Amino acid sequence: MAVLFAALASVAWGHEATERNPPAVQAEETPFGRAADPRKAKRTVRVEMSDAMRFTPAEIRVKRGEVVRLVPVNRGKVMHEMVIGTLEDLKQHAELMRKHPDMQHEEAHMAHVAPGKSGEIGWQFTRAGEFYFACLIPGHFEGGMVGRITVAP
Ligand SMILES: [Cu+2]
Repeated sequence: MAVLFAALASVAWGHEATERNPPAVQAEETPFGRAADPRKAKRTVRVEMSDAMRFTPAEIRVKRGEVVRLVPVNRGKVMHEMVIGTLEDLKQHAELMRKHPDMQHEEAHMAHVAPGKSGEIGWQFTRAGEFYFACLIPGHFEGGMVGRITVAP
């Protein structure tokens, strides 16, 4: 009986939690913020990516708590990607990509964009500080394909 009660209680609790927190809001907190519904963003920032291994703009300023819709646009002829994170995370990830060039990765804080296409990342910057965005395709980060996001407190 106690087991059944516990099971029922967990069902009730689970249901209540789901109603209060739809899945889109239950994003994992990272040192650089969390995934957010891009439709909730008050601001869209378009960032162009070129085969000269540059992001334009390469500097983005946001306020802490702000939800931003980042739209990386690939103006080049090769694949590019926008991955946001701390500089340390990005360096480690770039190292991993060098070792495993065929590595498939797809997470909320990144967008892979084919030539001529655009992507979308909805992100809430929950901590003040300096964060970065980079293209981690082997050779691109090393070629200078990195930009900075400054989150004001
Ligand atoms: Cu690139």
